[in-house]
Amino acid sequence: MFSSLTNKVQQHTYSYRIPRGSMNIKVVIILLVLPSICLGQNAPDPLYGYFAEVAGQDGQISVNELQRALTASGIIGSYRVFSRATCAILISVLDRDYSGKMGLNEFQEMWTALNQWKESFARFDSDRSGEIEAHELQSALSAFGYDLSPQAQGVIFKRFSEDGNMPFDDYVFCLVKLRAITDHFRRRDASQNGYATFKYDDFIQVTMIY
Ligand SMILES: [Ca+2]
Ligand SMILES: [Ca+2]
Repeated sequence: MFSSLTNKVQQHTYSYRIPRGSMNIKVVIILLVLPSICLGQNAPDPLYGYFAEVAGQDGQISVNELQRALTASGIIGSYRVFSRATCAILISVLDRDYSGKMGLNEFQEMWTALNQWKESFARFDSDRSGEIEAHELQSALSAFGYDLSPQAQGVIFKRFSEDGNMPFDDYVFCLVKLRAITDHFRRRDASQNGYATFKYDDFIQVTMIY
């Protein structure tokens, strides 16, 4: 009788399908499944099990933990370490509770966004090279509504690409940073005419945080 109430450990494999056939992220999750008689609730969201495994004892995901998890997920498409700078900016822009780390809700939000970015990455990688080239980035920026000169687009591509190519993690970094800085600008552009006034200190805070 007692043994029937003890925790059972079950191993599950969950597949997260990323559209356009780029890849499946297979995550092997060890879930502690408590008998429903003890918990009085349904089994947890599979993403929770993955989160708990990545986060470890403190229940929060640090930059290093996120980098290890995203590297292991293979989401870049080729074996490469996922960019630490991208992990840092993801934690920074999603850190709603200012903990400096990623909690479960923030992780869920990131997971959804990451899948959307993966979908858009596949859509704009028109030659299916697995990386974004300059003209593909131009299409992406226009599609996302950024009204930028060829010079500004060139600066962005140069900053976030390597040898003329932009892999997935740098694509995410580029779009997240551009979005964040644009949001800061728009909040100060009261008449929405493309001009804003910044105090020097404010400008430094906005641009140096990422
Ligand atoms: Ca947080
Ligand atoms: Ca390409």
